[in-house]
Amino acid sequence: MKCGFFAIVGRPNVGKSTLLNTLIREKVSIISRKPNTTRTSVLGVYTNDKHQIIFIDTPGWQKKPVRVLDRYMNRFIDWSIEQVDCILMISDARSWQNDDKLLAESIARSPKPKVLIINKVDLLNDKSKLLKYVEHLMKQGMDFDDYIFISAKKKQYLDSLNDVLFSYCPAREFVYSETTKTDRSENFRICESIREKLLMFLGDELPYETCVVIEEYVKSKKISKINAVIYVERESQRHIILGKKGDLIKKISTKAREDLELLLGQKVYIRIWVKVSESWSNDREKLKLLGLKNN
Ligand SMILES: Nc1nc2c(ncn2[C@@H]2O[C@H](COP(=O)(O)OP(=O)(O)OP(=O)(O)O)[C@@H](O)[C@H]2O)c(=O)[nH]1
Ligand SMILES: [Mg+2]
Repeated sequence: MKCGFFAIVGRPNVGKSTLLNTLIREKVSIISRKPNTTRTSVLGVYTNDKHQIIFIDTPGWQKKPVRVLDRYMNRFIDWSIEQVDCILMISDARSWQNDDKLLAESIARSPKPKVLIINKVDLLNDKSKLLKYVEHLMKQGMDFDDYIFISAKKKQYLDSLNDVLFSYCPAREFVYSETTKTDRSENFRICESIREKLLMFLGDELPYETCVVIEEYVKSKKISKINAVIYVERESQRHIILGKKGDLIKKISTKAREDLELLLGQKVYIRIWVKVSESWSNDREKLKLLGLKNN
């Protein structure tokens, strides 16, 4: 039996969480078009008859983290790299940026094997550019053990990726049961699903100043009742999220309810309040309570 731990790292928005969900065939990590969607490490497990692959999805690497929350997000990356057998760095096939180079140089200090997964190849019309991409990296002195091109969203070229992943799995007993997909609690997944709707419906800046907490979650045979709170940093933000006559929060609640019914497999009754908690993203104690601090 083979079982390996893999960290998924990369700059924001390159498709790390999409890849995790695709590989384990379940949505355990939220996705959005906006950068810095993932805020903490999220574990996902793939198991077949011979292999168990345990992935740790991480927040997008930030060169200059400003808030305490951003610094903690970068720390989840360092922590994840320490836990694993192999590091998977994800980049975007359309461009190799300076931040990719800086992150690659930073992980090069780890003695663990490193694979570069070049994602979003479906967006590239001229595939001959891929060879040039790797040549460019080599000229920059980048040193990966393997290079793989994929499309996580379109599920393309995943067989060669799986072969590489299996080859880096050490002989080890399975760590999780064969049915386990994640170690994250239902509460965490509910909060994340609601946060995903904030990223979906709000403008560019506001989602970064929000967080979601479940105040009450009662599950009976037929229905799950959820009371959730969205915290914002200022009163003016509360009004934006509520929308005119409460129409925006209604939209957010409806979409959240639909997705949560799929996740929980039963009817969901959800009420979402919006409250102000000043500077939560710079408050170490609040971040600890929210589970966004890694000790
Ligand atoms: N066309 C295309 N889009 C992709 C692919 N993979 C991911 N995306 C899109 O890229 C955007 C970002 O995807 P995420 O999976 O949230 O990216 P991430 O790296 O986890 O982002 P952070 O958590 O913010 O660091 C989403 O709109 C995805 O649908 C791909 O292979 N092809
Ligand atoms: Mg992500």
